[in-house]
Amino acid sequence: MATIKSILHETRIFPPDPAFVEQANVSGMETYHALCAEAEKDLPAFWGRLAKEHILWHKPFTRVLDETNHPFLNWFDDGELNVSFNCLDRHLDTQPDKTAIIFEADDGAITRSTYRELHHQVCQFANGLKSLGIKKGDRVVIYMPMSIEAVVAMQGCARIGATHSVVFGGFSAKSLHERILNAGAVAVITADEQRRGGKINHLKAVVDDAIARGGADSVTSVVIYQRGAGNVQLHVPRDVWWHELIKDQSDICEPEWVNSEHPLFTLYTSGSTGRPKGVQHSSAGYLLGAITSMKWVFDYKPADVFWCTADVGWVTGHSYVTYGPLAIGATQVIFEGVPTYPDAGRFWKMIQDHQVTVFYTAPTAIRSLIKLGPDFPGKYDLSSLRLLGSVGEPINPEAWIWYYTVVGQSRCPVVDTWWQTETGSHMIAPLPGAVPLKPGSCTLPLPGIIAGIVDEAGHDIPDGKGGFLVIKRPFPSLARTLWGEPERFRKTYFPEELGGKYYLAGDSANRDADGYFWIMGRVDDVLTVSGHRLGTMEIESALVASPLVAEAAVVGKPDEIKTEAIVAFVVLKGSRPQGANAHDIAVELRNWVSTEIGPIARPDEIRFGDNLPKTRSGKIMRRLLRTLAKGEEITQDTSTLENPAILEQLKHPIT
Ligand code: 6R9
Repeated sequence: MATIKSILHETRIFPPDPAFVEQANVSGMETYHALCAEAEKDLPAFWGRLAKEHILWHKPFTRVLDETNHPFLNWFDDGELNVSFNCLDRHLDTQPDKTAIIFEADDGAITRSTYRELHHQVCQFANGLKSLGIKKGDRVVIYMPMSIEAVVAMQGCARIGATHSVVFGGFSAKSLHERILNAGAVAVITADEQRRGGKINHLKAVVDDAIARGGADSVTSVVIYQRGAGNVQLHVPRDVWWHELIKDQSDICEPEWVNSEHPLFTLYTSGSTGRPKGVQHSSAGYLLGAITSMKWVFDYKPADVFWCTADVGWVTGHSYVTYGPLAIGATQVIFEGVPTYPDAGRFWKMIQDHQVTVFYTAPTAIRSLIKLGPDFPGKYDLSSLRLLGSVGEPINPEAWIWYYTVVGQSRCPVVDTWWQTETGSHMIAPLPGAVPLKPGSCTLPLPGIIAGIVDEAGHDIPDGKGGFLVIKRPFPSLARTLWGEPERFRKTYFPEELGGKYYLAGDSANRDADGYFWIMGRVDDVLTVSGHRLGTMEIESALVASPLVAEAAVVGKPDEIKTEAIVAFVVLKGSRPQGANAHDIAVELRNWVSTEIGPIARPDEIRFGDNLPKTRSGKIMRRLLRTLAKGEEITQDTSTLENPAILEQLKHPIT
C-alpha cells in the first residue's frame, strides 16, 4: 500500500479560551459532536433542516437530495430562490441602515454602502443588464478591480439569473480570451483601470485585446465602470459606460426566481496541468455552505466587522466577500490594494482604522509580512480583533505561531480553513469555540462533511499514514460539474479507481491519533525519496521554523540512487545570500532539517531567491520549480505567474 510518510512532529496545542467558548455560536466539543452525530444519522435531514433555517425560499423544496445521477447530484431540487434576494432584500426590514461594505481604495479613500444603498445599486445595475438584453441563463464575464461595483456586478447577475464568471484582474488577454470563449459569454463587465500598490493596470485595454483575438462573437456588450481617468477606446454600440447604463434605471428590480440547482457562477481554476476547468456552482447548495461556514467557522456575530482580503477573482472572494458576509448581514471591509503598499503595515493599519474583528487572509501574505515587517503589527492597535483565519495553502506552524502571537496577541483563535474552488465553502476547519487548535493542522471536518484518507484503490488508510484526501458523502456546496465537460468532472473528481463514489480533492493529507487532518500538499507534489513518500509541506515547514527563513518550497528532481533528490528553494528573512555566504547558509539549513525531522528529509540542494514563483492567488508554483530543479528550460505557460523575474535567480544551484 502506497502511503505517504509523515515526518512533521508538532505537539503544541491551544484549547479555546473559556470566554470565547461561552459566547461562541457552536460552544464546546459536545455541541460540535452533537451536530456531527445529527449529520451522520441522517445526512439529508441535517442539510434539509439547515436549508430551511438559513435560506429564504420563494418556493420551498420538498426533496433534499437526489443521488440518482451520481456524481451529478441535485440538492433541494424542487425549491426556488434568488441568491441576491437572500443577500440584500432580507435585510431591508431588519437593518437597512447597517453598513454592508466599507471600501478602502489603494490611496486610502473610503466609500461606504449600507444594505439599503447596496440593494439600490444592485437593482439599478440589474435593470441595466436587462436593458442590454441579458437574461436568465446567459453567461457574463466579470473582469474588475476590487470595488463595491465588482460585488454589485456579481449580485446584479445573480438577481436576473445570469451566470457570472469572474476572471481575476491580473490575468492576461490570452487567459481572458480563453475564458470568454469557454463560457460563451454575452457580455463582459470591466473597468477602465485598476489600482494596486500605486500602479495602474488598464483593464479595458486587456478586454479589447482579448475580444480582438477572435471567436468571441457571442459578446455583444462591454460595460465599463469608470475607476480612473476614463481613457478608453469605446467600440460603439458594443461598449457602454456603467454610469450611463444605470442613469435612468429604476432602483427596484424584482428578482428572477430560479431553481435551487440553477448555475449561480462558474469559476476557472487552472490546476497544475491541462486547460483551465470551469467549475460550476449551484444556487441554493452553494449559498447554504457560505452561510453555515460564516456562522460556524467565523463565529459571526452582528457586531463583527469582517475582512476577507481575497480578491473576488478567487473562490474565497466569492464565498467570503460577495455572498457569505452579505447573506448573514455582516459589515465587511473590501480593499482595492496590496498588503505592502505604502508599507508592510497596511493590513494592520486598516484593522485598526476599521475596528476589524474577524480577519481572513492567506499564508503567502503572512509569510511575506513576516519577512518585510515583523515589527509592524506592534505599531498599531489590534485590540478589536477576536478571530483570525487562514486559507489557500498549508500554513507552516511557525507562520501560524507568528500570526497567533504577534497579530492576534495570543488572544484570537486562528482558523486554518481547508477547502477548494470545487467545494465552494470550508470543509475542514476548527469551530473556534469548540476545537483545540494545533498549529499547521486544519483540525476537524465541519459537521456534515465526511472526510477520509484513502490509498490508490480507495481503501481507508490507518491514522498516522498519509494518503489521498477524499470526501465520502455528498454535501450541498460541492460544484455540480465542469462547464460543458461533465465527463471531465466525473473522471477528475470521482475516479473509477476509487470506486467512483468519493470526491477526490487532489491533496495528500495525514490524520493524527486525535483525528486531526494535516494537509501535506497537492498529490502531484509528493516526493519519493529512497522508498519513502514525503509530502513537501513538512520539509517546508521545518525550513520555515529556522530563524533565518521566511519562505520555502520543496520539489524533487530525478536521482538514480534515491529515486528523487530533495531540492529546496528558500527565501531568507534578510537579503539573498551570495557566494561563500550562500554556501555556508545552505549547509546550515540542510543540517537544520536533518536535526528537525530526520536525515531522510535533508535537502540535497538549496537555492536562494528574493521570492518564489507564485500564482496570482499567491500559491507557490511547484511545477515550475520542478523544471528549474532539473536544469531544464521553462516551456510551461507562465501567464498566471505574478513575478516571472524570480525564475532567473532560482535557475542555478549554489556552487
Ligand atoms: C480556497 C482555495 C485549493 C487548494 C487545495 C489545497 C490548497 C487551500 C488550504 C490549502 C492547506 C489550507 N489549500 N486551503 N492547503 N491548508 N487551509 O484556496 O481554493 O484556489 O481552489 O485552491 O489550495 O491544495 O486543494 P483553490
